[in-house]
Amino acid sequence: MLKIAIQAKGRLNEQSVSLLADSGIQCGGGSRRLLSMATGFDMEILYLRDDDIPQAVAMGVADIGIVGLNEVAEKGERVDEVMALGFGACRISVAVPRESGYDGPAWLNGRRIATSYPNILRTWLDSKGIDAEIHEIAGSVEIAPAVGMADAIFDIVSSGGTLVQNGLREVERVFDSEAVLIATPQLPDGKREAVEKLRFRFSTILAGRGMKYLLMNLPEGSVERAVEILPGMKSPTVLPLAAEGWFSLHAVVPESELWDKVEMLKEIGAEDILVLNLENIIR
Ligand code: PRT
Ligand code: ZN
Repeated sequence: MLKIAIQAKGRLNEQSVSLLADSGIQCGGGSRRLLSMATGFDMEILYLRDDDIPQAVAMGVADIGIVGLNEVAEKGERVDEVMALGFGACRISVAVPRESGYDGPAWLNGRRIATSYPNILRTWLDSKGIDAEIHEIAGSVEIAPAVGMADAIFDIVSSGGTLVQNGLREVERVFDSEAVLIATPQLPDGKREAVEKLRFRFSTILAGRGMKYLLMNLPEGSVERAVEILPGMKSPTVLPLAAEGWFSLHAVVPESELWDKVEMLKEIGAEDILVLNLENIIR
């Protein structure tokens, strides 16, 4: 039976559980247990700290796992990256005290950098030919400069709020990350099929996320212009209405473009515009 490792608690737990749920897979037991049986898919769920997921997957303790790409890169374990999952986006950046005279990577020569990602940092420093001292610390990296432990930090940034609160500024964006599905490289054939099924379900869910389904009525003279506004997946569906000279137009649009498109469509005479949530796009 397929075994998936997900984060037991933390930033990726909830979205991992909900991606599985949207794919028709309930996690059952909950994160207080180490292991639970899924329903809706023949699979066991292993709840781990995110730091342990790459190794668990590399060793085959779990066949697959959901974890940040940052952890995969840091741990350097041999795993296959199956797909990016579109959540948990962040970056690992170098940040320095706001008033420091940072003027480029060479400024870091001979300085102390605090981080929980020594391997990614070492690779980057080497690529720039910089000789800095790496101080590995497990948490609260952002306070290291203020307490005199470091001259700079190398840490995860998402909104940037934590840096601002601690008087730091981001100066080098080194590594972009998001949650990924990883798999053990020596998956047996039977399990490969199950992983493929799961990958298909996940990509279907991800394709539908952030998309809306639009329906509207349009006078005949506006159809051509509406098709330009709404390219759709191939092109929008245009159907004649029973009322002479009117058409119904259906299209899928990214949520981020929804209101701009709706305003343009209203301007060209669209009426009765319906905006529907889209569950899945199966290609
Ligand atoms: O207990 P366990 O070891 O499993 O969890 P953890 O505490 O090590 O990790 P957790 O739950 O904090 O993060 C899990 C994963 O979420 C990370 O490995 C990243 O892949 C991803 N992720 C996405 C983030 C963030 N965004 C994030 N903002 N991980 C951490 N942060 C922290 C960051 O360390 C910093 O302290 O949030 C702060 C910065 O956030 P902003 O928004 O102020 O910039
Ligand atoms: Zn962790």
